[in-house]
Amino acid sequence: MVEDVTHIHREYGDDRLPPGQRKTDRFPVLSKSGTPSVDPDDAGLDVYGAVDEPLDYSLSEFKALPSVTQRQDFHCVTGWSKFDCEFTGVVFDELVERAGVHDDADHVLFHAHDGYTTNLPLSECRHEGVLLAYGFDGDPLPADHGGPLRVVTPHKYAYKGAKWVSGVEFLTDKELGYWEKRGYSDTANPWNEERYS
Ligand SMILES: Nc1nc2c(c(=O)[nH]1)N[C@H]1C(S)=C(S)[C@@H](COP(=O)(O)O)O[C@H]1N2
Ligand SMILES: [Mo]
Repeated sequence: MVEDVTHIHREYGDDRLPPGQRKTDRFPVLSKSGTPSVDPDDAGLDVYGAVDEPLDYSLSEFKALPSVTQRQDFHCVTGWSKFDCEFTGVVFDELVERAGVHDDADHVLFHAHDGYTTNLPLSECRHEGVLLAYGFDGDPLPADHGGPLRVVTPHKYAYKGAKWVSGVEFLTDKELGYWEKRGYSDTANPWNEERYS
């Protein structure tokens, strides 16, 4: 069953297409430094930091967790949006419950195999639509788009979703990620055009 979450824009604005964005039917690839090769033995997910139970999933263990398939939109800060992407994966909250995240952990830093990082408040990670995705349109997620495993954040510009994600770190104090340190907006709300800070 495909869950339609293309309605989430209504929390922020009437228009499904955020201001200043152009709709594309392509799915462009955007990466700071190309597609890293991810060793299959190292392709799982580490969950650590301010948690009771650090988790260390292999990719197959991760794919055995309860999963969802969602239809959602994708907004890149450079100005393109792709509607109706079907991502399959695990909802972020599943990790929060399994890891026993501490009450004072308000921030998350995502780590990726290409050295990329990106940060979000924990509350924004728990928003509807945030997935750790390994499937796209019924197929395994292509490597250029972050396969085997990436994060998607349809209520934020897509730089908040780490491709080739390797770790989810829970933090009591905020740390900025790769683009956030380089002048991209920390809040990244597409309907307010929070592109640069
Ligand atoms: N690990 C990693 N994740 C990343 C990036 C990156 O360079 N490295 N680029 C971000 C940016 S700016 C965007 S727009 C999306 C692009 O995803 P796509 O290539 O699947 O379109 O990935 C985001 N996640
Ligand atoms: Mo982007």
